[in-house]
Amino acid sequence: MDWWKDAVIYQIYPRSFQDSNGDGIGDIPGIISRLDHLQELGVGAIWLSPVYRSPNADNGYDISDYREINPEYGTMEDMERLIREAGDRGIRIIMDLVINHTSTDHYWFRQSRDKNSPYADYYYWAHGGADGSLPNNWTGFFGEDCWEFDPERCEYYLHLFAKSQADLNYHNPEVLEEVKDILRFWLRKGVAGFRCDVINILWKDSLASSRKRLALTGSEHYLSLEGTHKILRELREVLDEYGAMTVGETVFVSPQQARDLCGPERKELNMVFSFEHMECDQYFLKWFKRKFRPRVFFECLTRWQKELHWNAVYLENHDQPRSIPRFGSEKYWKESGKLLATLELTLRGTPFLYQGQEIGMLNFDFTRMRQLNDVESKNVEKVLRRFHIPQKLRWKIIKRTSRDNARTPFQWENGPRGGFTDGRPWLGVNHNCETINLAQQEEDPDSIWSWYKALSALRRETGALRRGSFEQLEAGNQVYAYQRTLGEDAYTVVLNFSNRPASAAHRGDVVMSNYGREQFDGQMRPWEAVILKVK
Ligand code: ISL
Ligand code: CA
Repeated sequence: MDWWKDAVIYQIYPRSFQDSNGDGIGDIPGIISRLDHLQELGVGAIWLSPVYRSPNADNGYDISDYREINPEYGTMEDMERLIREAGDRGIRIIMDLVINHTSTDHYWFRQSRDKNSPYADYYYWAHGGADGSLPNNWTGFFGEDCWEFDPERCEYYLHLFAKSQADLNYHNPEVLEEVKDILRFWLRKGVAGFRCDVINILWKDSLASSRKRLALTGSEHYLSLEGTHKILRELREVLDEYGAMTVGETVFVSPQQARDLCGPERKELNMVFSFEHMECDQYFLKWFKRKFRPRVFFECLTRWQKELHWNAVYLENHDQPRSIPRFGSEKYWKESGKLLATLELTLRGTPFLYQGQEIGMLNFDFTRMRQLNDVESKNVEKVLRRFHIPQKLRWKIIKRTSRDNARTPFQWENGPRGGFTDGRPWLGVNHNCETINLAQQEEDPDSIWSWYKALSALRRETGALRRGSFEQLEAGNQVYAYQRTLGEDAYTVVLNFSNRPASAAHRGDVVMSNYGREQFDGQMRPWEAVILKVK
């Protein structure tokens, strides 16, 4: 039951994982060739970022055919082989379900341009004002207007993300039927579930203008509305026929809203990716960074641990900069990398690791705008220009927050192409590949990779670390400590989030220590992490 509560799930960003044919683009045969790596890590499922046919305006999050594989990534046969070969290793496949929008290249959208077509109402179409104004004053997620004029239909269509990602209209019941068919198509192929992209914004209750806000004006018309809950319950019926799991990416949700989306009695989603802990180091929007204060982070983690019966736990994904420079310390790269691993794998919930996290990959060392690929970074650069933000500041903002920080190719081995490709990689390989790569860490029992493997094994063997309760013991300016308990079995985790030493009052037998300690007297070195067995 609930296999996903015992599993570690691993996210693959297919474009950057492993290229198999030298075109510089990661692909499905490449993933298959690396399944042993994931098995060694003790991964129970892979969440595959989109591999469907797509013109790649947003690297696959703009789908033009839900039933075809993007030829850059391989064929449907390759995909079926991946499901089979992963299955042989006890690894399930979770697909990325992007159903808030499709690419404007999708057949539905192309047909929708004709008002007399059966697809006419698949999207949100609206007239602008007589004065040439847009249909409403909403603003989109990528910092631009969210209406685009289509000369063929002579109307605007809504796009909350990039211009070529048109929002689907769920007021038309046929759209939901289409989605159910897509689910069945993949479930019949043997996928175990879906990660559901921006799933709490599906339902727009009206297209009325609203009070102007610093960002996302109009969002009260679509964030976590009852219409979305209703859609999710309908989808759940299809999913239940196959015993499938879902994890929803849910933007701007409180713990209460998250519970309403994934509480077991709700029959909607199984878990959500919430963002609050990712927002601890920013003011309102990610472009405005503030100093990371561990205490705020701990309090946030504890709140979510307490308020949800179960949830997804993550520190990285393809939209976020890497976690070590953000929540840890590059100076204490190895220590803080292991500490963050300990945190993620001992909190209550299903851990989602992102490719490269297991070897402590860092942010992209790019130096020029043209080294970037991400549509969001490019749009935001334009917006900042429009607001006359000086070049230096623009660069600082983009550099720190660009999603490409997490999208550089996986560093398998030393070398200019990192073992990722024999050709020219679609996005630069980080120059630190010489010192941060899997081959080297495999040789080293003290590496971040070895630590992840050991932690994952410990979690697998230890019921208390998987299903046990969570109790916070301490959340100070630098030390976070908590206990996980199942029956008689209890473990204390103590983490020092600082370049400075600390002392802690917790005691027990050392199970794991990132300083190789055998005994723990409460004196903690920088970025020290210990797991203690409570006597
Ligand atoms: O990345 C973000 C901020 O930088 C988020 O606002 C992000 O756009 C939001 O979490 C939605 O993300 C998902 O949908 C997007 C896609 O670009 C992201 O990669 C995906 O994870 C549109 O499909
Ligand atoms: Ca390739």
